[in-house]
Amino acid sequence: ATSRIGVTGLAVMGANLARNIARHGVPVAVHNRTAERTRKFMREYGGEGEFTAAETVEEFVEALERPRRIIIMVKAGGPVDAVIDELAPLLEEGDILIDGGNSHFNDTRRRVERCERDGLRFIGTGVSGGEEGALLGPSIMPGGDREAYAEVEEIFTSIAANVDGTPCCTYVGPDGAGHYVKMVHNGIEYADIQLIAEAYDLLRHVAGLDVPAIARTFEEWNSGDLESFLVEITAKVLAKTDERTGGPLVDVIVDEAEQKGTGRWTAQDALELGVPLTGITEAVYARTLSSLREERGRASGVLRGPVPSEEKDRKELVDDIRQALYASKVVAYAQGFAQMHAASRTHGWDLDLGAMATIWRGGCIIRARFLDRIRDAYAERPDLENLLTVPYFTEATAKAQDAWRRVVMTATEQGVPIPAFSSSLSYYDGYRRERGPAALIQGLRDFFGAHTYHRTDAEGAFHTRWAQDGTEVRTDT
Ligand code: NBP
Repeated sequence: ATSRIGVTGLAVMGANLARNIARHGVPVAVHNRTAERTRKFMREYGGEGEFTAAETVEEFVEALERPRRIIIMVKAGGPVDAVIDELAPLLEEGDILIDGGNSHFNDTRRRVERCERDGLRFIGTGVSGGEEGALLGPSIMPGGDREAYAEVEEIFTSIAANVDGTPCCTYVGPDGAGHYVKMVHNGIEYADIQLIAEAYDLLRHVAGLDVPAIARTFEEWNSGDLESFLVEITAKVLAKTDERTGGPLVDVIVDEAEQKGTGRWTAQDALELGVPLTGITEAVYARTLSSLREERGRASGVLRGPVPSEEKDRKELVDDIRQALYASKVVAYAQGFAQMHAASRTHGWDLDLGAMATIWRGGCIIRARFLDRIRDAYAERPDLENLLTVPYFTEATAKAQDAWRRVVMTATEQGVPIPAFSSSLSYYDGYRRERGPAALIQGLRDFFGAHTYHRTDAEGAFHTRWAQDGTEVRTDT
């Protein structure tokens, strides 16, 4: 046994993670269900570090120092269970299994329990940053057995991205907490991307900018509050000229957004928890609507839009869109963090949300200057309910709101869909309102279903006898 850690599953993510670990001087055992992939890995990268190639699981397990540390980097779902089933009988008490794929947090909770029963220790970890992150430094979100994490902490923090001397890796919490946080990270990524797409649509079809000008606009925006990996690469994607047509590449890409499911999981869980998560959920719906391409094609010949109005002041509109993008982004993050706050309470995870903002500053897709602000907010108020109520964000949204409202109005007038911009603004207006129209909802529910209501001026539950004499009765005594 000569390897300090093993990686099984050598598709892009596993291969790059194994290379990253080996480049840090750690001997790594590598394994893949189909042995040819392991051989190919060794042919291509075998010289990069101290690898032991294992063709069988038995050889793989043999190659590892105890307690064995095994990173599983296979397709999420059934394959993870299949790998655990195969490895478990060969392992010994205290050995550590680490699932680094995009597993659903409920699967991780189940696997933690299952491994505990077998005397094994389980870590479910989010790994963000795509293939490049895995190789050069991802953001790592490990959850599960805390003592087991201590045994891999040194390796994990050394291979993670690093911002200002702080590694983008920290223990997140028990059982499924790591995968949960990764799920919300991906959800926020959906919202961020959707907001950027809406801004692009507005710049193009309302402000009338051409694609190269929009690329330059995003490049400019990247030097301000919006500075982030996603805004940076938006400028690059828009600036790309298609080799075949000589026009912008974006104009020949089919407008159907695909998805692998983590955004949908985030929205589903928000519904379960009862957390308003409009930004991320609208982003999921927008991708779904985009995928109805043929239907849209038919509808475009039938459904009428508004008569286009005269051109607005372009320069002013461009800056309005920047501000609307920023304010909507604040809302999307506030919602995602509020969801983690609620999940932490529900599952007893005791999540340190400031630490999550800290480990997302590098390595991952949503890395942004903005996350420093979120980290500061939680440093000041660790039990913060909603980021919007922190002075920095309160000021930011207050300052942007006029522009934000103008953008939502203009887009609506012009018939350009902005589900994430407009739902974020509605959330903002709903959240800042002390008294809303839900009183009427309760009245209606009482009318048709005797569901009762509470009064603002008295304790207890009440029902009005709508169908009888119209008198009110207290129902909880
Ligand atoms: P894939 O998700 O494409 O999975 C391919 C790997 O799974 C191969 O090694 C394959 O082995 C193995 N595998 C399968 Br499929 N079924 C198996 C089974 N029943 N038993 C054992 N092994 C099995 O790989 P990936 O794109 O590298 O992603 C790995 C994980 O990382 C996923 O959960 C993914 O969601 C997550 N992730 C991916 C990214 C990204 O940018 N791609 C980013 C962040 C997280 P074989 O060679 O024998 O078929």
